[in-house]
Amino acid sequence: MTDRPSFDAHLAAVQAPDGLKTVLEVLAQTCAEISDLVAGGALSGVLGASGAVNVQDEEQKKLDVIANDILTDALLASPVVAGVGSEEMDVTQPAAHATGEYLVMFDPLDGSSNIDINAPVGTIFSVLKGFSPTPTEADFLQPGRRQVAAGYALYGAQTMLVLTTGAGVTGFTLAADGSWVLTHPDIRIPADTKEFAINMSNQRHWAGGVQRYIAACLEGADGPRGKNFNMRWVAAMVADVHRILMRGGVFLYPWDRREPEKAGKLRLMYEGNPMAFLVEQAGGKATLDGVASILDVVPERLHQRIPVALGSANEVDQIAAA
Ligand code: AFP
Repeated sequence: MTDRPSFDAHLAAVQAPDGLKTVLEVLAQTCAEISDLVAGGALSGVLGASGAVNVQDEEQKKLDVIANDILTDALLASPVVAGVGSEEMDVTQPAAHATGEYLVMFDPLDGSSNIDINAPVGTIFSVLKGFSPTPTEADFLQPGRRQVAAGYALYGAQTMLVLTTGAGVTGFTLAADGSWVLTHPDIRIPADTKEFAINMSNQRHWAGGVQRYIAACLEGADGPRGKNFNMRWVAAMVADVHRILMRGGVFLYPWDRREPEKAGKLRLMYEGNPMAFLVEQAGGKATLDGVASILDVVPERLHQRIPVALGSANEVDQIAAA
């Protein structure tokens, strides 16, 4: 191994309140525990369905429930956390103590359909400052611009933790001894790309702008874009966004006509906002439609859905122009 800084050494040098650093330590520790369970797979007894559905009417996997419980218990036990909210819980949970300042929202296991096929999954989290040590759901409904930290753990070929506290984006890799090591000190998204990520099976349902944007990409060097594009889709936003942070690209989950009353598939508070904070901090754009920033959305509900178009800045501008 090299003399790369540890997570703790890096955190000690970050300009942030001690309470926020404690929240990040709890999240890092908990994600390392979840990584162990994911890596154990069938041997950890975590594969398969839990037999329940969540508030969004989606079938819960065992690992969704286990990861949710691990995160909830660890965060609510910390004296600096005032409350938590999760994709897997109908309502927010205040801490039993009344000393906490921070609100944490999370998608405990993003990409659940990948669990049983041994494909990448992750944990996404968003941290806000609370208004009260005994918060109600209304305290959580703050625009993403107010996040004080956000990040994700990706349980892939390597387990990585990617974080922002509003001063750039850093990445850590989980070492064999269970510690996080700083491996990606300053992650930047290239402004240009030839790669897009979208679930093409929904093409016939998209609105005109997205149809035109993707059609132009598919025409490649013979079309108006004058270059050939590549497509990737991992079916776990955490892995698709990670690829964009590593080498550029755009990711779209647009509004579509299947359920026109729903703004989109992805959830604002624990998917859109944290990923948007990371993407903007890495120099990319994170929008609803190519133009309006996700971070400026004023939330109305904990499980609110939004359309998403994010990634390499110049390519997001092409989505807006289509
Ligand atoms: P879960 O959070 O329920 O696991 O869903 C994953 C996800 O919201 C997001 O991570 C993926 O990008 C998207 O769903 C995949 O959706 P498709 O089913 O359309 O591929």
